[in-house]
Amino acid sequence: MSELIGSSISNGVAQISINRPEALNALTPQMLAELGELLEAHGLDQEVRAVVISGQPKAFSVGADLKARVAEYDSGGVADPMGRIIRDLFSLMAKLSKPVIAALAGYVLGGGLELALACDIRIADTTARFGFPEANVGSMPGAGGTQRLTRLVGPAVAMELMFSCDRIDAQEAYRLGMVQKVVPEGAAVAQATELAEKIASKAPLSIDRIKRSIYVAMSTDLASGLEFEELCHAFLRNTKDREEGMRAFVEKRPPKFIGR
Ligand code: CO8
Repeated sequence: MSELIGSSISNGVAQISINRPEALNALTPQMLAELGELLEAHGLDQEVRAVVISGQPKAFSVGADLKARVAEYDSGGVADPMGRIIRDLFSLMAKLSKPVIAALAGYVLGGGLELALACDIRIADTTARFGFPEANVGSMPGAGGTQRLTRLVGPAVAMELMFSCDRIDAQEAYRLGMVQKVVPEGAAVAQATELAEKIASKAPLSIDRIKRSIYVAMSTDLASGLEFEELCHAFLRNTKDREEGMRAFVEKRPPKFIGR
């Protein structure tokens, strides 16, 4: 693992940080691959119940490393080496049985915004600035941005942002529903961690089945979604944690969840 992606675990929460401030956290294929490896490991780690991804005070991330991409063209490359890595990473995030929370500050642009949109929940501080500048450089949001932003804010707002390449501030992103919460400057990681720790205290299989059901809700009709929800609920009824949760309630004590 390089120094560009940091990681630590505490109180059931894995912290992943993007550490490339000199390039405003521009992302290389190597960094994205490392993010994927870490998430994969956190997915398997019973100790980890939620993940927080953060950047630097000046930038969560400005997206793809444009300088490295110029070099790709210079070397005759046309296929996008980031494409598969990003698709794999973002579908891993959606399938991860644990919530992934983005703690956002500074620039959240292009692929950096697409990374934030691939997280389950977004918390921004007042310095966060959001935008899709891809059309400035002859590109387009190609890492799920057109699909995920449209689902969050609707087609007209998504088109206006992507056509104009304008940047919006955290309050506007909140008003549009792109972030759940705006917190004072420098407080995004603490707030995201507080929420992650709260989630970490809940029954892990409940969190997993809720996350799965909500992702299904975004991609299917109501009847199929309700059927999926019913199956998830039936599954939970047979878990040790549900029995423990009910008993703890009756015995007026905090539950001890084991994820089974
Ligand atoms: N890539 C590489 N380096 C960058 C990038 C970038 N995207 N953005 C900034 N930097 C570097 C600058 O070159 C500069 O380095 P240096 O000091 O060595 O010249 C350093 O970061 C600081 O940047 P600035 O001096 O420009 O700082 P400012 O505060 O003046 O401006 C901006 C900050 C507004 C963020 C400006 O740098 C900018 O416009 N950057 C480009 C942002 C951008 O266009 N991002 C979108 C990239 S495309 C993308 O993300 C699509 C990914 C999808 C992949 C799809 C696969 C399928």
